[in-house]
Amino acid sequence: MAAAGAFSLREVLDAFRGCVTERREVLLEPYLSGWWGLIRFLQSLGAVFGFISKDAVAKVQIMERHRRGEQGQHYESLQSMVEFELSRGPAELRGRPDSGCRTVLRLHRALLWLQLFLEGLRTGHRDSRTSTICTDSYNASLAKHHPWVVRKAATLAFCALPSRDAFLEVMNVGPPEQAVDMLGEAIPYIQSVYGITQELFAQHSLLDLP
Ligand code: 1PZ
Repeated sequence: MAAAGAFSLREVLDAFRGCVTERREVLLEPYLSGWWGLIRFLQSLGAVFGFISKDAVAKVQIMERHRRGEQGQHYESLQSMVEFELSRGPAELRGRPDSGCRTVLRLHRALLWLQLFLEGLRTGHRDSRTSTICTDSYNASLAKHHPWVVRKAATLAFCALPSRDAFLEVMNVGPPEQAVDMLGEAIPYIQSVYGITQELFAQHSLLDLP
């Protein structure tokens, strides 16, 4: 049983629902708040995932610094961010290790992993191994952007994941069947954020920012 007020993955995934406006803009505030929730959830899974959450925290913090900075008004949505950062010239953008675009690109790629992983959990069998679902999703998405050592460390950490039913349980949305329903509702919102971002970045040739 979940303790009252306990952290539930539903709220996190709900944040992604609030990201997309009627004009199909992706708002950064709910985007980053969704990320904070994912990070908290990851941290609750144990210290083995510390190196992963650390990197995610660093990236979300870079984005919050942009939002609080002098040019903060340009960091309202992904669309306004791209327009602003490109206006300073593509060369300038490519040379900045802390640009909003290259930072969001990393989070964006991880969102594809999340989408595949949650879909794998949702459609998996009771006795499916979470670590296998996780590894398959990772290999189909993020792995190709990571050097060998990161792939190795990530794949090792995945072995620490609990069984599928136990994992659905720690999501704290009720019994496994209810968690599966919630995933069915939430995944399309993540897909939509992912799809819009992918299109935006492709349009401006930003999908390979170093
Ligand atoms: C439920 C189990 C959680 C598995 C998480 C799966 C993702 C594995 C990612 C491994 C990342 C390892 C640490 C650092 C990697 C960085 O090198 C890269 C590239 O950034 P750069 O070096 O270019 O600045 N960082 C990333 O790819 C971002 C990774 C974010 C991972 C977020 C995980 C979200 C977890 C949600 C849990 C439901």
